[in-house]
Amino acid sequence: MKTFVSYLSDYAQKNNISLSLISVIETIVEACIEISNQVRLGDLSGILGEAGTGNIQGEQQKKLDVLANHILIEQLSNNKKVAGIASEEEDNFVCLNSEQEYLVLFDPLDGSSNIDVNISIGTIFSILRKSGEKLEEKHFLQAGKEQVAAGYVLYGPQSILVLSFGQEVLMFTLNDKQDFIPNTQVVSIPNQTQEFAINMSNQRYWEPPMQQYIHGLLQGKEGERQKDYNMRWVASMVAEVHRILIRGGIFLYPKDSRETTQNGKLRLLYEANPMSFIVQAAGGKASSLASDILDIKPQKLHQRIPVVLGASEEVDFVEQLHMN
Ligand code: P6P
Repeated sequence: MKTFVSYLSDYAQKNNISLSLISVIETIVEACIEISNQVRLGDLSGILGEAGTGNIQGEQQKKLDVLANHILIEQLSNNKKVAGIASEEEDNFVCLNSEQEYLVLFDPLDGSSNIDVNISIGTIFSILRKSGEKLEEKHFLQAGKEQVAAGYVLYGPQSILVLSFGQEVLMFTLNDKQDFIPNTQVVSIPNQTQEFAINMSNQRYWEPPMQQYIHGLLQGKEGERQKDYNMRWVASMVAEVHRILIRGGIFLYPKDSRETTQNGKLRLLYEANPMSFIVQAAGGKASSLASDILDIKPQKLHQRIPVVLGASEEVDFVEQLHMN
């Protein structure tokens, strides 16, 4: 039996987690191993570049976006526990086994602008439960705190699976036998940080409190924060969140004055919610600056939301600036 499968079944037994949920996670992980293999081949398999199609987000799809989406839907359609899926790359939800218990929501390949330049990308997934009735869109529109599990696979120098059922964060590394091996490190986000992640090129569009916050960081030791900060921006949320899980930090994608990002850029259901679930399980905080992200009742499948997540005291500081 594969190490990952035996580890997860032991974990399920110890933590009273349903074997149906474990089977859904195993299906997602199998799909991500297939995606990892395709990502690693890059130009050798002719899957780089544009697909020549667009998605409901108004974004040009990459060939790998379309392929990753197809792999996940095909694998999940074979799991009889999955009622349906919602994907960044699908206009509407896809019904699979309507009366079944689990819903899987995903961004099949987050950060796909990085694909052709060989920078880390990833698959983000969120799992919800539903009652036995016929599947409708309303079943997907649950607050993030209702998630029964969430995770991502980061396709970087290593392929790393991060998974949480809400209490702690589990981490696994894909070995050369296509098996995810449990990592030994404990995942915990420090309350304070000296590293922030934001796309500075959008600065002129931010609201004044966000301008004030970032200005304070850039002033360093001489400024009100009285310490120097470092900045990172990978333009791949999975990579930014992973860095924060490993060495701390704060990630910000605020709303701004542009029409397309007046509610932020990141999607609530399959980016912000799963990442917030993981960050909070690791002792961090995730806020839309109007509320905890996990408390937000979604109104639409592809709803966008401002995201500020990571070191809890730093997120508190940003929230405070926006309340004054
Ligand atoms: P920008 C990737 O497209 C993504 O959805 C996130 O992974 C990432 O954090 C963000 O958008 C990057 O956005 O505007 O910097 O390209």
